[in-house]
Amino acid sequence: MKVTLVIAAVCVAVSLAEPAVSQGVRTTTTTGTKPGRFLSLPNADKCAKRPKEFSYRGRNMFLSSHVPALKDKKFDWLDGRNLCREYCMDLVGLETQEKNNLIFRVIQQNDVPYIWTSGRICDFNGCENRPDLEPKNIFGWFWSATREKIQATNRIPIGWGYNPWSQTGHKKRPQPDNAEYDINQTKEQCLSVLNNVYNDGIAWHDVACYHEKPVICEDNDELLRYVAATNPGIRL
Ligand SMILES: [Ca+2]
Repeated sequence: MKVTLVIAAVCVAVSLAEPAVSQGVRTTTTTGTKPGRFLSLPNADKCAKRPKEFSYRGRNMFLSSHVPALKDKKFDWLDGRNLCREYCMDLVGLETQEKNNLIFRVIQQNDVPYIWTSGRICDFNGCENRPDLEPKNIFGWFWSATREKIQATNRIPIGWGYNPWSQTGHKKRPQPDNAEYDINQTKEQCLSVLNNVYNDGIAWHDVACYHEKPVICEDNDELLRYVAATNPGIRL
């Protein structure tokens, strides 16, 4: 019974996320268009052998460029999520200042130019008729991995000592600025941490999801519970 419930929960989570997927990837990449992609389910064997480079509050994480097989690879946002999800992980969420500081340190100490996080703007089916998400560029952002809302983008988040969003970018305006839309009508729907790309230190930027970047994966409780429940005796 418990297993059935867990499977149902994962199926619901995947189906909830699908509109985000179809919206987020209807874009052209250097390798062409990639229509109709979906979220990947975890692979039990990969989950058991997932890279555990560092951890925060019991959740393992790794930087993709530190895994030999992934060293020189970059991923668009959805491929990044799916890489992580096969390991029972997802793109990292930066829910607190303490965790954000840890990830900023990893980026700084390893001279990483940029990474994807699980941050995304809620502008797909299921996000309409939600006054609490308006205006979207201020109140419409969330962490896809946990579906937790991101605080208002235009001020220092409650519990933080600084605003992690960059105060500059392509248009020399505070982020998120949806700047690429003015160039080629591609929305900046995904949240990347950029390392001093605009001479602005390490900071959050909204970026079009088709760009390819290394990723930081983080243990995902929901996927780990699902694989544990469906693979008795597995060591995760
Ligand atoms: Ca931007």
